[in-house]
Parts: sequence; C-alpha cells; structure tokens
Amino acid sequence: MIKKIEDLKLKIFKLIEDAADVAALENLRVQYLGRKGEVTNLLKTLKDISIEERKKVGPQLQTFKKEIELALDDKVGKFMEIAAAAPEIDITIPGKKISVGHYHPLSIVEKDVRRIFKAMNFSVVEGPEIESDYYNFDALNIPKSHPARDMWDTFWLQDGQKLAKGGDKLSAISHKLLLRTHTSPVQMRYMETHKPPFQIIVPGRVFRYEATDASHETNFNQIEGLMVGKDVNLANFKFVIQEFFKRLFGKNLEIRLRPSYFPFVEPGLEVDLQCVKCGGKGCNICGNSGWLEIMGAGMVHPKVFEAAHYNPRELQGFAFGMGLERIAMIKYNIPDIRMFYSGDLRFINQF
Ligand code: FA5
Repeated sequence: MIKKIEDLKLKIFKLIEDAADVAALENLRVQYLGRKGEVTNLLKTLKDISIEERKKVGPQLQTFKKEIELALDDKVGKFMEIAAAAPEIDITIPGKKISVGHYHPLSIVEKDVRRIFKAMNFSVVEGPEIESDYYNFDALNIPKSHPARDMWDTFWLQDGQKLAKGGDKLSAISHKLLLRTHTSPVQMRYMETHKPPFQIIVPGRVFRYEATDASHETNFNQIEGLMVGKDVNLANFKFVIQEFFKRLFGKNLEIRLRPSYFPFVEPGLEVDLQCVKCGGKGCNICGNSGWLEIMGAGMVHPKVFEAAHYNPRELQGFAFGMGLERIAMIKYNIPDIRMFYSGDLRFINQF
C-alpha cells in the first residue's frame, strides 16, 4: 500500500506540474479526489486492512490527499495571476472605428474661397481682430464726426486708449481700440507696406454690436478683396467676381451691380447674385426677388489712396467685402445664420 501511495504521488505531482490550464487541473481533481477518484477509492479500502496497517497508512493517505489539494490550488492560483497580468487581446474582434473630426461648413467655404482666388493669382493676407479706430474708420475716409460710423455698431475696448499707446505708429493718431467691424482696415495696412500692382483677399472675423436674427450675427466672417494697379477698372471687378461665383457654385450665375454708398469707395456698389436656388424666378430664399444681396464693393476712393501715400492720379483699384456666412448659407441652403455657432451636432455632423 505504501509503495502504491509513493508511486501515485510521483505520478500525480508530475501531472499537476504539466497541466496546461485550469481546466486540465479540474480534470485531475475529479480523476483523483472526486467521488470515484483514485485517491478517494484508496481511502475507502482502509476499512478492509488490519488495524495496525490502517494506523500507519491512514495518516499518510490523509496527508497525501491534502498535498494534492494544495498543489492543485497552488497551480490554479498561478494560472490566475498570469491571466490577470496579461492584457486581454481578442484578435478576432473587429477594430474600433476611430471617429476623425471634420471641417465646419464655414471652414469648408473659406477654404474654397481661398483656393479660387489663389488660382486667380490673388494673395491671401490677414490682419488683427483688435483694431485701432484709425484703421477701422479714419484711414477709410470715415472721420470721427462722420455719420457713416453709425453704419457699423462697434464694440469699443475699455482699455483701448491705454493699449494703443506704444502700439503701431498710426494708432497714436486715434488712441482707441475696438473689435474690427469689417475686414476693410487690412486694405490700408497692406497698402502701407506694399507697392502696386497687387491683388489680395483678406478672410477674417469681424464683430458688430447689433441684434441677431436669421441673417445677422454679432460675430461673423468677411472676405475682403483689393486689386490695385494702373488701369484696374469696374469691368475687371465684374469679371473677377463673376468668375469667382461660377467656380464656387459650379454654374454660370448672373450678378447685378447697384449703386450704393461706402465712404472708402467711389462709386460704391452693392452686388446681388442671381438666386442659386430658384435661378432668378423668385423663392423663399431670395424673398421672391430672384436676387441675393451678397457684398459691398466699389472703386477705391482717392482719399484712401492718399492716406496710404499713393498717388490717386496714377493708380486705381477695386475693393469688395462679402459675408462668408451668407455665401455658406446660399451654398448649403441654410435658413438661419445662428446655426453655424449653435454647436448643435445634429447640424454640424451633416457636413
Ligand atoms: C462692409 O462691411 C464693407 N466693409 C464692405 C466693402 C468693402 C464695401 C470694400 C466696399 C469696399 P457691409 O456692412 O455691407 O459692408 O458688409 C458686407 C457684407 O458682410 C454684407 O454684404 C453681408 O454679406 C455681410 N454682413 C454684414 N453684416 C452682417 C451681420 N451682422 N451678420 C452676418 N453677415 C453680415
């Protein structure tokens, strides 16, 4: 009996050592310690042997049983540790879709605008959003007392006077800072440091202290345009703008030039675009007129050239300023400008 126990011991411990996983250990437990297991059967035979032998073998068998239990538990513990340390990788699971961001509709349209004008040999220029009242008004032929200042309701900066001191040389003339109401001040900033001929566009944010509605925001974007040379004329302007809309909307659209007033151009124009939706027949987008008001424009005023130290007798040029949101609204048929800034994902995710 003792010999049998010794042999079994060697065999079982070897099997436990070689077990590949927890399931194999569980099989061994059933095979040797289960109700009909080999060790259990040995314990059952104790009643058939002599008392003397039972006194010797009995404790040995009990210890043996405990040793097997301990060895099995120990090995199961090791498997658990390994499993806990290893990352759970299931290479059969399909990969997680990483959601990448996308452009805001205004960025898409601005990129288009930049691309089209660049292809027409325009340079893209930027200017500051915090501006001095000199560049925003005075340099554009809108002196302090001029009623045209009322056309652009302005956010003035409280510490503007202090900030402007020691700023750029021309801010010393006015000593007041504001959030620019249009991109036109960049016309002057560019002319001060460049010699014609040139043609530029200026995309950028502008701010107006006014009530919002479906087509007006306090914070919106404009694209300024300026082309200056010896014989730049309104026919050039009409061609450039018609070509721009053709490339932007992918079809030929009529434009209409109406007389208008801006102090920094003479003559001044309002540009209307044939309604993209109804093609001029009249619909809800164009208020049944067939036309969409899209931008202000005109020939640069001689006084603006003088402020830039250009000779107005030698040069002429056209300038225009259009609202980026209005263009995006037309392109994507968006009924309310406030949707661009709502942060509503149901809207943004459509682009
Ligand atoms: C100007 O801002 C002039 N600087 C444009 C200009 C440039 C004229 C160069 C002549 C030469 P106006 O205030 O009309 O003009 O604005 C130009 C365009 O900006 C408008 O046609 C419109 O498309 C857009 N816009 C104006 N106000 C708002 C607003 N509150 N919200 C959204 N878009 C606006």
